[in-house]
Amino acid sequence: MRMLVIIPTYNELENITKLIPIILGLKEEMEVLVVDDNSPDGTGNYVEHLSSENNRIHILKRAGKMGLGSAYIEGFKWALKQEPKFDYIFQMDADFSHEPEKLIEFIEKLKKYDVVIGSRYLNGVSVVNWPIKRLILSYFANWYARTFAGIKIRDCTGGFKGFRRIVLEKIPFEYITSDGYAFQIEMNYFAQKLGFKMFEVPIIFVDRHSGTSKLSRRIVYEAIFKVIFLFFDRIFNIKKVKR
Ligand SMILES: Nc1nc2c(ncn2[C@@H]2O[C@H](COP(=O)(O)OP(=O)(O)OP(=O)(O)O)[C@@H](O)[C@H]2O)c(=O)[nH]1
Ligand SMILES: [Mg+2]
Repeated sequence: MRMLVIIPTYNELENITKLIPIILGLKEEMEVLVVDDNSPDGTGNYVEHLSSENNRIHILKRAGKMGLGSAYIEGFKWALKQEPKFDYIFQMDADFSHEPEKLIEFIEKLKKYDVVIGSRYLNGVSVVNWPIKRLILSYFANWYARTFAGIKIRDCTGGFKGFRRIVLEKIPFEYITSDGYAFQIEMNYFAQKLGFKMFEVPIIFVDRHSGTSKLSRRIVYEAIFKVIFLFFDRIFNIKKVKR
């Protein structure tokens, strides 16, 4: 068994310093890939240094801030190329919004399911420290994606997930272009369209700090348009996929 946790970073030096040892300590089979977009605080160089001393730590350095969606896709593609093959591939944020210990539960569930999703909206709402505006937006975005894209998941915009490698081999990354919340929606949409078995694990999402959300207007528009496109795809099967 070989497992990889992909962590995109932009200025996360302090967080990543603490997070990597926790993840590596969870299980011997666990490895970490940091996808860094040339963080001005030196996150990338620091992880590069760690990776030269520990073969369970990997770094992908990109030239500049190119967005979360493309960072994940580059990470997924990197993971699929490695030998021996990774069986399970996870994604999580660096900022401790996602509790690393939950990965153990994800691993258990991946024995039965193809995709495991950390869900904030399974038993009511489990979000700590979020401004009410952001919560309402996230909740509405999920209702919207479920209704129009037909995604049968309570939390379609979350970024704490695990995949069996087959899922990432089959998802058509050439069709996935979005960066923000819509990236997670698209991934879930195509995983569901391909007929993969998906399971939600309840998580408690804790915000890093108040006020400095990176949520931009562009990311909201992106999600609105993407979901409309997925609505048409659902009806007319525009993007052909097969397993
Ligand atoms: N490589 C890369 N990582 C990014 C980029 N933008 C954000 N990240 C990382 O992606 C993860 C999630 O981003 P966050 O900024 O925490 O997004 P958020 O949780 O919506 O917003 P916050 O309120 O700031 O926590 C973190 O680990 C970030 O460092 C990017 O453009 N490139
Ligand atoms: Mg965050």
